[in-house]
Amino acid sequence: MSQPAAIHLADYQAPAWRVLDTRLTFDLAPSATRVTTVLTLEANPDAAVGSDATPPLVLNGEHLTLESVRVDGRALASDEYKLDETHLTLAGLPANCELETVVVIDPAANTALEGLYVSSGMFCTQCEAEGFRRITYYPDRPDVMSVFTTTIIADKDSYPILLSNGNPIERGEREGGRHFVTWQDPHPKPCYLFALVAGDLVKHDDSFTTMSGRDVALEIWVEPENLDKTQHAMNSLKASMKWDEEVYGREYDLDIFMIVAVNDFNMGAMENKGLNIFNSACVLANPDTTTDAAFQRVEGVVAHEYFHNWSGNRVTCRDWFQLSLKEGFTVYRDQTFSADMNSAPVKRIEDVAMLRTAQFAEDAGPTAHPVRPASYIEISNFYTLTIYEKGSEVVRMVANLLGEEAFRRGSDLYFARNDGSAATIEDFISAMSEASGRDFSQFMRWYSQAGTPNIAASGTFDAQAGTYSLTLRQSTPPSPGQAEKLPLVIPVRMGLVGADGSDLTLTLDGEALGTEIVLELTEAEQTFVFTGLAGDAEPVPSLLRGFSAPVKLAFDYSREQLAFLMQHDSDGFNRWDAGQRLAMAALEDLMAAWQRGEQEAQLDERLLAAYRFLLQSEASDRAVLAEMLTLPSEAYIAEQQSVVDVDAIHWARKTAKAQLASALRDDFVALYHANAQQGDYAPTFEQMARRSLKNAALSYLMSIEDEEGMRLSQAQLAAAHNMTDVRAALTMLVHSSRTDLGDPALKSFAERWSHDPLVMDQWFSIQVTRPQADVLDRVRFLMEHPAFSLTNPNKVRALIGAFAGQNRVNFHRLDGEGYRLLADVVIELNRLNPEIAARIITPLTRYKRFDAKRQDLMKAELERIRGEKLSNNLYEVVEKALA
Ligand code: 0A1
Ligand code: ZN
Repeated sequence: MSQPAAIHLADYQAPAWRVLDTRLTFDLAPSATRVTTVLTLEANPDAAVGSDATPPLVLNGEHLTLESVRVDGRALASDEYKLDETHLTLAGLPANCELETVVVIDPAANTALEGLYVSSGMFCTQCEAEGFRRITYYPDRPDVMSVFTTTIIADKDSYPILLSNGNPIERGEREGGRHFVTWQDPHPKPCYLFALVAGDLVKHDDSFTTMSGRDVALEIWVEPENLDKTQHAMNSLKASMKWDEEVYGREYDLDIFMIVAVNDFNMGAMENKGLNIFNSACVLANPDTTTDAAFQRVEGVVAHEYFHNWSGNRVTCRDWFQLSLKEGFTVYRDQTFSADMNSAPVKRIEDVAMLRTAQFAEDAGPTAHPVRPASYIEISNFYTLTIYEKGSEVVRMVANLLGEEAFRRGSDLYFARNDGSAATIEDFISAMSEASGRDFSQFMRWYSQAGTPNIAASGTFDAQAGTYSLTLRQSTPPSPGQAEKLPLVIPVRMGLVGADGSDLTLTLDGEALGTEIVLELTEAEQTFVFTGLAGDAEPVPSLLRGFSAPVKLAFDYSREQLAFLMQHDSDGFNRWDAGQRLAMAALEDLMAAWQRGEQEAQLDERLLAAYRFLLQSEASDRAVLAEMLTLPSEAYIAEQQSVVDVDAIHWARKTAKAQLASALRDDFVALYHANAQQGDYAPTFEQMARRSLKNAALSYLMSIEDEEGMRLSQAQLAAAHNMTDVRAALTMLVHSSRTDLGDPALKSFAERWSHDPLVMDQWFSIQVTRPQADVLDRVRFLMEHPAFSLTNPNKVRALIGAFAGQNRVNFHRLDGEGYRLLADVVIELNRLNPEIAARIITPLTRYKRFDAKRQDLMKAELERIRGEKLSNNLYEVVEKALA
């Protein structure tokens, strides 16, 4: 077996040929679709060539059956071109010519969901990153940009709706009950932004008037039964269009903007020009079927894809190494949008919690890579938390270093200068640099160094001299292929909190700078001496406010100091973070006790006191309070350990929660009632905050199976007011020891919702995250359920992903059965959908974090997988994991 080769950023070369025009004709049939492609080609004068002859034209193409090739109208014999599994190569072409190819493809057999495939009876496409090569022979790389004209021919009864990018320019009838529509997209684009949809769909219509007064038709296309689930996405779309005009000055540029919901989709959604295609889970929402969290996800994903119209489509990426140029920037844009639409502090807390658990884990694992990787085997393995979320943090640092105005000038310059072209991360940073006069050379290391930097901070207070010296030391651990790391530019936003809880004036080098500043750490170690501090009491440093850099910061706080910051820090994010640090300290006590075999350990009184304070203080921001009442997740606790002790973590968290619940029972009951509003559901953040607070209170009560809590859960489930409350109550009952209550509730839920795949996904997840030991049998049983399917990525995530990722005690069972189950699924998916296989395997690849026994079991499963004939996707991940 030949091993797949790695592709290197350093080898980039400009394309040898340009495509001036692309004309596609699709004659659609599920098992045999004929694609006729006419390309107007020009040898690229900018590309390096050694002689006068034109360079060979090398087109990508996979899983295609070639029927014919013509150059300038002349049919070529099969010895006039070279054809193999992945390429069609033509030599000796005139520098300007027209190439026609005809291929046949089989969309119905396409379970990889890349290229053209069939989902619930409709045709749809996914071309990023390299799916277009499964549609036709083409230079499938983002720096080849062309205008596209697309004609779709299909049976009129089965596929009344035919969509592609741009504007419809012609439609008509064909014989045999077929019809056609021709679409033209005037904006040159790379082929990864191509899209086609054909199906029996209905639309939700609306319109938007842009800032220059143009009317844009907005259409959300869904299967008929989902038409009552499109309003939220439509509202989110209009809000995004407005926000991008106001905040970035970006206006939409076509007469029509379409979204289509599909049930089978590998990712969240795709920003195809003028025709976004969405995983139905990221666009459909209604109160009966959708939780608050999912409503917010819809808002965020709709915004993300819409924002790509500028950051991604108008300005695209030169090559896939630059992926974070569009993704990091666009995530930063959607995060700030969501912060503006909802509670900004809660949005920041959620984003950081995710980064610190999942992205930090990736950055410390075998597939760690820089925000701009230097090489890859399979690009679809690089749609990662590092590219997206860390990439966004890097853009956020740029924005914060520059300030709002200069950042906007930089962004305007970037868009103006690179509009209509394929850019690099240097193009982005140089625009920011020119707009601000700031030098970013050292900052660029954020793009090339993998791993999460550590900052060790320490402080000394000299009451007599009135000084506080803060020393910051940075280091970044080695990562695969990168042993040595250089110091980064790390912005540390901070304040010093005085004994009365207020921020002190910060004076550095004789200059009074206000009460909050950003220290720029650029060397391995730096000391900052704050002077002019009055009084005897040592101030408490509040560091990395708002999480000003994606780093791990250690400071030897006493628990009293943490409790103090939790109450007084003027930065909301750091108040939450101080609470998390205090909870971590208390959890560590419990874990140590458990490891010593002491199961009677008591929770640190100081955490209890902090919770009492939270519950009794007037809640100004309910949404933040709900976050503050949430203990660090098991995944986050695991990230803090050198060797992960799954059972100790589970026991400690459960014990801490139960002790808090017992001690503060009446407060939790009161909190529940104070937030149990009635009235119509609305996905507003005020209402969401009340629901999350109410359900947090309920989950404490249910952790001790309190009678009142049981009663409230059952009543909440029966009231069925909205899915947020239903799901919370059902989860708590199913996760309790009362199977006599949980099982019938699950049964009637399934009876009510068996027709709705997105609700059934939730039904799967609730059951497989049950902490009880018999859950593994349940997982195997549910894999046979008629609503489950291995070819639907949402089902795989809801059942297998939720089990392996969220049910840590049971996935890591010491008999290895959890690992075996995941490996079995990975082996099947390797055949059906390699992209999903390479994602779902992630928990197994992190074996080095666990004890020797578990390591051996996990490694054995990885070896078993390695014994299969692997897709490139899985090959890359498994080889890196076992290296
Ligand atoms: N650009 C899309 C993400 C995406 C990437 C790959 C896909 O299929 C392999 C699908 C979507 C986004 O950032 O939303
Ligand atoms: Zn994106």
